[in-house]
Amino acid sequence: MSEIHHPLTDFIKYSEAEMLARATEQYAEVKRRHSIRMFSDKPVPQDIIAKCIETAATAPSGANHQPWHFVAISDPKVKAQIREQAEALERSFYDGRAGEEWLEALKPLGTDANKSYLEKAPWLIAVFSQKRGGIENDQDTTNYYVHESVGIATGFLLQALHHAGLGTLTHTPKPMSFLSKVCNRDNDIDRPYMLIVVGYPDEQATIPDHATKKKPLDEICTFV
Ligand code: IYR
Repeated sequence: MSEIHHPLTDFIKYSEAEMLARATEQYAEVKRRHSIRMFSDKPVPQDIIAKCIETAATAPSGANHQPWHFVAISDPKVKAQIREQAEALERSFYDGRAGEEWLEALKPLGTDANKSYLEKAPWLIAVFSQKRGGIENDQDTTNYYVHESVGIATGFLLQALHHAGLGTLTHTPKPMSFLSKVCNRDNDIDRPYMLIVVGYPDEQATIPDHATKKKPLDEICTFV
């Protein structure tokens, strides 16, 4: 039995000049993405969020098992529950559980246990990773490179939301297990991976100077 293959019909070839122009444009667009902690409560239509999640789900994954599930939350009651539980965890984190070195590293960001944006922003997307599954949703086989796969999909999602014109914040309250119950995914397969806050930035939104410092190419890349 031989596997089925399809011709690659949707690859687009560009000239090298076009490629450099495209790469440069993409850099400029991605460089405008910043983590936002001040959100407007202006609603965002669900179909925009849905399309961005579809984009995330095109990511490569181990054996193409797509070991992820996204819970997109706009219900104010669910957002309030998430805020309450996340803030309780963050309070103990900032009150000492984090340890001195971690708290010192966070100082330039100016973050604290107040997570009002978890209620104010119109959408929270809880990303779950799945240790078992398969190419079909009802399969129960091993998934591979789960962390890598879900990390790539989450990167695609952040980029898709930014490209659509939305602000985002990756939020990882520690531990995140409370999300399983709140999101109705308390089972043996799904594990909370990350919470993404989505919406328009508040008109007065600022970003910490610390977050604008990106390492130059010669410090992060070696050509051999
Ligand atoms: N989860 C906490 C702390 C925090 C941790 C890291 I690493 C950050 O880059 C930012 C914040 C919070 O959200 O405040």
